[in-house]
Amino acid sequence: MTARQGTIPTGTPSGTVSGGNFSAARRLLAVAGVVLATLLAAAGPASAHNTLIESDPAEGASLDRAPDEVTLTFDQPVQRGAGDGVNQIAVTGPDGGQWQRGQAQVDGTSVTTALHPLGPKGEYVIGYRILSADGHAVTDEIRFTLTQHGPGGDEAPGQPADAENQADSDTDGGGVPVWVWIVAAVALLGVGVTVALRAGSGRS
Ligand SMILES: [Cu+2]
Repeated sequence: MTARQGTIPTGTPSGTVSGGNFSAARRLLAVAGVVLATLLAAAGPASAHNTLIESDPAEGASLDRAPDEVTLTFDQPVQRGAGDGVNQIAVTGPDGGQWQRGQAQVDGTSVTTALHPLGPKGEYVIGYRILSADGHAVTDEIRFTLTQHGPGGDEAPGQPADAENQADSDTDGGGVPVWVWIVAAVALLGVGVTVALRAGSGRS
């Protein structure tokens, strides 16, 4: 202590302490910046919605034999969510009726639904709503055409009313979005830096 004061004639002890704490706060800020950058880099890929990369039947396919199920494959895992109906696939026929059978099943990046034996030829719309890896719901549709009458009857086993009932029971599923964690981390770091700066100014 005394030796140090001797080497810096114009400096005061309090000035030295204050300077030390200031650089400590700057170091903390730098660390906070690195942590933030790392968090954002890690969150980047996960914060994008799931994208449909493959389907069976394929988008725009013309089929002379009726498929007995529909499988949609995404670029990221589909969340199962809580309870039935979180992930839905509805297959609407040319008559407007519903041809899907039972609940859609999630298997990793794929969602599958069984079909009643399709009947009328014409365009079928596969509407889907799935829970993305990032916690958001993704909704879209693809189409295929049945060029020959299928083994089923002309009338869809499920009527359009079923689809409306399903839509009413919409839930957003569980899962905390990644951005919530980022905001929480930034808030915590902000508190830490503020406390460090106050501690520094309080001692000078
Ligand atoms: Cu999203």
